Amino acid sequence: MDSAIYSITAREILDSRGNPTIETTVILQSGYRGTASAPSGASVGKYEAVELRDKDENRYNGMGVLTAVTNVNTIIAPKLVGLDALDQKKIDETMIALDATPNKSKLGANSILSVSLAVAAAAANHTKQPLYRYLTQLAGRPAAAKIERIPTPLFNIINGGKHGAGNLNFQEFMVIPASNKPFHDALQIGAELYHHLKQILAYRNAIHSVGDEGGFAPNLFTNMEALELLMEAIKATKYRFGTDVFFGMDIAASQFKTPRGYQIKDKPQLLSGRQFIDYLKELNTKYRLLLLEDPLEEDDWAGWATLTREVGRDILIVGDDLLVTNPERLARAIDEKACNAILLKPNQIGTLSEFLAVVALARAHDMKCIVSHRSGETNDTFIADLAVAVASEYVKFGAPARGERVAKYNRLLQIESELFSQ
Ligand code: 2PG
Ligand code: MG
Repeated sequence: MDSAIYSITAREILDSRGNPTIETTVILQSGYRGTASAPSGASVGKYEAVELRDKDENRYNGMGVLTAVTNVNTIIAPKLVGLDALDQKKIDETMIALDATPNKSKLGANSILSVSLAVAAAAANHTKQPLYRYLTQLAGRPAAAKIERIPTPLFNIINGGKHGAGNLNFQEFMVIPASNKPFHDALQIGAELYHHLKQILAYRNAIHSVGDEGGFAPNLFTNMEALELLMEAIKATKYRFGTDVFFGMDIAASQFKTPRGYQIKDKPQLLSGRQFIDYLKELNTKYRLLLLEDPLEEDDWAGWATLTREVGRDILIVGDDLLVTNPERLARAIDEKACNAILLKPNQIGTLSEFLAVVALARAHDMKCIVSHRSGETNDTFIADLAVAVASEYVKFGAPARGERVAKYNRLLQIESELFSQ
């Protein structure tokens, strides 16, 4: 069988933060091959699948992934060699059974994911199709299914929280082009706003650095000030706020919530869950937010349901740390009406098949889908193809700057021109 797996080889490479991560190459009998790497989060949800790190302080401050590499080369590879790369389900099920833990803590979600994605990339090459086309079929759509559009990008151009300089509580301040724009126009809007914002921050002497996702990490007094500066940046362009471009935020609330409540720079006093919801509603009245990700901490199911009930008609309430791309947590969210959109990150669950099953469940319940990068990335562009294949409404790939972010946007440009230029 030509499409059988001939070899699987993993290695340690670096991610965009200069930390090690795993990259795997799968070669088929036919000679076709695929390579994929695992990204890595900084604001990691409590319920995510486990990323295996060596914890050997003598190498990369304990961040090495040689154990994960060995797991691929000596445990996973011998089981998968000879299996048909076109049978993604069987490949993934074999690895899940081999790991046999509920959160992939034995072999590591990073090991398993790099293999899962590399198999799909090899299979796409073997079938001589672009990756997005092959993934469309894996996602259960017909081979000839018409791809309607490229997902709308969410540009995170101010980085706070764990990705910033420790100055802002909220993690991501995003500008979002209107969904009716073709992708190349949306990208232009994001890039132009990014540069205008840079000038505004420089004028105020507020630029500190750029954060992990390529957005600026400025010194500001409040979180609200960040939104004000985004507004200024929009005013400096020809684009109209509320027509051409909108705001969104990843509050990443679990990262700063304490047992006593929510403490943010904008308020002198500690806020209870109810008070924090009211504060977010105030922000929405002022800035007409299109999207709020992780507005409350990851275990406050009742708070999420309240917020979704009160503003879910107007705002996308996005579960990231809440849902961790996990079918059980998504099922609970559907049941309790805890949110109306899902952030989808392959490494939170660990295999492509499970990822696609989560998308299918979200779709069946009218949840809006956002395929997302991690704050630690490589130049791997797999998720760009994946987002097109599952027809997600949005993608979240960071600022329109820095190689590992731009690689994904540029891949979407390629796909757009392949699909839509005459
Ligand atoms: C998030 C992600 C990506 P991290 O919270 O949405 O932006 O951050 O990868 O650090 O978890
Ligand atoms: Mg998030």
